[in-house]
Amino acid sequence: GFLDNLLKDDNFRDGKITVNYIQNNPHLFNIKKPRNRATKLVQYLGNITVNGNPDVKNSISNPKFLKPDIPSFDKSLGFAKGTKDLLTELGPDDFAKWLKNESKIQYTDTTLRDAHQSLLATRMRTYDMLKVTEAYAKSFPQLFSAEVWGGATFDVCMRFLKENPWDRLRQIRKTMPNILLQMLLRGSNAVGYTAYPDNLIERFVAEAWENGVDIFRIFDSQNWMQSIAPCIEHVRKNTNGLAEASMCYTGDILDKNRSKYTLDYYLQLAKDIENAGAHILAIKDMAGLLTPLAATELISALKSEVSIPIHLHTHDTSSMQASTYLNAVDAGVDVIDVALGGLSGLTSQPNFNSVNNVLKHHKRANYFDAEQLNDYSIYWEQVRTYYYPFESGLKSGSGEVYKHEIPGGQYSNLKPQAESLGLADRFHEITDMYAQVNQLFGDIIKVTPSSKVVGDMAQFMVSNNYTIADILEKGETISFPQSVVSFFKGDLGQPVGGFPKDIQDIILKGEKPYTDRPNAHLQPIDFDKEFTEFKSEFSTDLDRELDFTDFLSYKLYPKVFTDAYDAHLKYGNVTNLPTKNFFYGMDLGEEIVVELDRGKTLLITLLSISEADAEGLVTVFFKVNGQTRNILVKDES
Ligand code: 3PY
Ligand code: ZN
Repeated sequence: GFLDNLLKDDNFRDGKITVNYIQNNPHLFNIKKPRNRATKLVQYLGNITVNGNPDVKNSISNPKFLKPDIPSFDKSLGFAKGTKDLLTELGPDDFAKWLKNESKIQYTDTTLRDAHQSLLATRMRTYDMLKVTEAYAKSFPQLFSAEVWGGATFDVCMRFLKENPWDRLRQIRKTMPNILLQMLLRGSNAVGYTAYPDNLIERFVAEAWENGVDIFRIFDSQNWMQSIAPCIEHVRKNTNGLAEASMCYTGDILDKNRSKYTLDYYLQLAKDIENAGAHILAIKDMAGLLTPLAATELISALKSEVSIPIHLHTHDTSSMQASTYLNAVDAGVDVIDVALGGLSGLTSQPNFNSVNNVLKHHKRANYFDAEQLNDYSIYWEQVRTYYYPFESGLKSGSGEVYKHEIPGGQYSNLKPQAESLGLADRFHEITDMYAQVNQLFGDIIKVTPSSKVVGDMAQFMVSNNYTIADILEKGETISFPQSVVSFFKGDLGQPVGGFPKDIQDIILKGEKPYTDRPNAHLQPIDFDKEFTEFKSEFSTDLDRELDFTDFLSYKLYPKVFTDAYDAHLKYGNVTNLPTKNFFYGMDLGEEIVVELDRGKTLLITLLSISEADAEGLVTVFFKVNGQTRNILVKDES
């Protein structure tokens, strides 16, 4: 009741209360029904123990988990001044000037976003992140930024991890207050796969800033300025953060036989991005195609043609991309993206620990204590063992990437997808077809969501044994995957040089494509009206009030949000469960500690599991803080 609320109130706990505090804070009187969170949690644990987590396929019987060693640090130590403080002090425009004039190499750590998106299907839980974020921010205040949000994390948080993505952001913000936090924003697709109304994207940007994002890395899957420019505008207008607009890099500027994505093409795009008001220019090399020699050429040219700082992102699929960084650093790139060792390499970013060592004696060195940095690499290496069902199975770098140009994040996903379609042993046929489809579609830029279009088409063709000639000759009689039709209609914007007309006609079968912005076809959202409706529709028994960020989650992913909400009603907040138990349930006799709230913990032991009764119900016996609790679980096996 009231006293509980008061004791949990942050200001009250921090002693920041004034005479009228209670009177002015009616939320203290929001007295809800007893929540019985412990019962819900053991219901979750019982269910996962008996039936398994539906997200975990191919689990093995004796997995080897390594207990994560959390690097020690002095908790009483404050946060030293970092880039976030500098941004607050200077404001975005002067901050960008500072960055441009700073000669030291700057590092962005992608461990908490792209690294696990590209190696572990985005499944990293907030629980494992928060164990180290504060220590990391205290140990390395010279980090330029941490990429922690956006891309696929938003969707996966709710869909598979039953987490609130906004809560992840707020908690990381709180534990890393001195360092810039960065997100990936997919232009007119925000954090989804289709276009959203402009005013929804604008509010999303504003709320992302309010909740902790400082750098918005904006891209469009066709490098289309008409999708990039409005997002730069949203950031400039609604935040004091940094608009970092990207050029997605594809092809090879050194190959004189390829005339589409040339050095001149990128230079012009970079100027357009600068003129649209971006604070920082990103080169987003999502497939890891920027060779070391091309990097020298591209970065040198950009350095003389644009005056905003340059941030380079790549994926190490080929296993050559650390050399690209060395050349880029020599050519004057301002920031490079790296991942902590244990979650680096292959389809992820190059290895932070190694790059740091290799550049130790460079004239632009920005050296991080290698011993300490290594402790974090080890932590992630150990944590990673809990996520083995989500590993892609890739064992070595692939020189084939220069041919198929598949983005890192997609490459590691394509294998399990191929398996689920029964095409596991035809994986290289799929990657080969991917390259052919790309040419058929006019050599497009392949990155979320256009990469999915090419991937869907390639899998569709391989599973139906179609060749390119089949599509051209009898395409009128074939019905194509929805994503392919939608792409040719214009739903993802306009590709460089337009659509090839012949294949567009074959795929659209008379349906009329459009050439303006996809968002222009969408009704703006009436926020007042719809937010009110939302609150009355989702009002039951949650252990907290739904807020505007929940509403945004709902608008971006209605079904995924609704399912996550239902799961929350049934099981409560499962984010504080240890990762082992979240994915695999509990072993008999296992005892775990789960923190419910600040300072409130549950000690849970799994005592025994009965045989299923005639209705298939199993009784699971737990001990929770010394008291026995039995719950019933339907055995689904
Ligand atoms: C995303 O959009 O999630 C990406 O990481 C694209 O590279
Ligand atoms: Zn990436």
